[in-house]
Amino acid sequence: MIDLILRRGKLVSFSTENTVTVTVDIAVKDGKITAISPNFKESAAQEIDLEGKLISPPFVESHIHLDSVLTAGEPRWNESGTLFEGIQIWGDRKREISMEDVKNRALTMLKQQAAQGILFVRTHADVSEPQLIALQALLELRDEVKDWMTVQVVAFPQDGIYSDLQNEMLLEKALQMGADAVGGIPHYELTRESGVRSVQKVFELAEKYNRLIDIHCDEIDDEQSRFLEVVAAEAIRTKMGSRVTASHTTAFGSYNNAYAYKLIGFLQRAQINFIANPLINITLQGRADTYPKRRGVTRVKELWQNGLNVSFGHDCVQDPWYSLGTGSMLDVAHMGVHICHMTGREEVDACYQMVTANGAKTLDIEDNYGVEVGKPASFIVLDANDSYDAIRTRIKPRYVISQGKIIASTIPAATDFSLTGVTPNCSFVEKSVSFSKVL
Ligand code: 17E
Ligand code: FE2
Repeated sequence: MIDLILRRGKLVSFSTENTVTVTVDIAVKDGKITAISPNFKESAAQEIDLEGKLISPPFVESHIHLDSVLTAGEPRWNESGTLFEGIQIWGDRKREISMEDVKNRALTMLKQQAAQGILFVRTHADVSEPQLIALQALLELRDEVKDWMTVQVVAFPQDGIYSDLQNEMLLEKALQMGADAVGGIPHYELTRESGVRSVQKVFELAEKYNRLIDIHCDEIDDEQSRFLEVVAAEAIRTKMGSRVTASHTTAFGSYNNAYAYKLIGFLQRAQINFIANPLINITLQGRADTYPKRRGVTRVKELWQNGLNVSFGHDCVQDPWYSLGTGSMLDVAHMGVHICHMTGREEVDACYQMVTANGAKTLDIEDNYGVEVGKPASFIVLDANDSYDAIRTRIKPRYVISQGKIIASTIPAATDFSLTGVTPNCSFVEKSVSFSKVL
């Protein structure tokens, strides 16, 4: 007996040159997709008529700091709005962290993300804290939520690998404890030379422990910040490109065109992945500018046009670096469309790919990702015509199916214009989200 059939869903195939749309039934058994067909004859224990709604692979959050989520204002607000004041505030807040504190906030966030159709999350865990509490908490949570959410943890040395004697040891210990990826922050090391050495150290550790790499790289407006070329050189040397990610790279938006042109060629040789965080970097960067003010984003359009893999991340939700946000990847894509000038028809679709399939490539989880027979039944249903429409409306998924179970459903807001009166006569029905017993 089949467990679940979703009937009359609209499936869009992005994998070919031409976008193809088909109306299909999807059958689910034992957590896997067992059939996708236009008119599936069998019946199931549970059946839902999707009435033509869009079926999409789930959103991938390729870059978030779950250890700091939901701490905005603690112990104080970021008044300068800069990355560096954010690091100081977090430095004070992290003296107070406990396992319970991190796990509670991160779990709240993961549920909020699941409700919004995210089923794969790469989180950074600050490992420049001597007890590695954030790391331990996120590693435990990774295992506890694995039946409905896939979490990857990056060991991220927020304060620099060489800024304090013990930080190098803590980073290696984090890998021994089971972090999935090694991080770095070369632009925040004390000198250019330490920055270069830190990138080399990250590659050395990744090779030693066979881990992925995700480096916070050149997250500054300084056009002299050129660690991306070092990451590219190491990726070319080690042939690790597809397992390497350069996050943020906002300085790339400030490099002169002659240098940027040369660099793009090196990046194509390196074949590394890129993550831009449009919501956060539009606010963190440009703070030292008068006018015109920079956008604080890497060259997303040029990277994409040159065939490099780019995804978008949210980066923060209500923390010292960004006090707003709900975790929605459609908010992220929406901001990306704006600040990267990706408003062309194909470009909007590309931005949807940047919060779905491209993120899956970066996380190296493609074997378990996508709406295909034989793959885990992990996908979402959106009341939207297509991906352009989804970004435009930023609608919450009607259903979120993870590993064969409907884990969240959202009843859309309904506006009532039927009341008569003098002033605007509408009332709003609150959105309601219900979680099944799985969570
Ligand atoms: N830490 C960092 O170095 N950069 C960021 N954007 C955040 C934390 C959120
Ligand atoms: Fe980040």
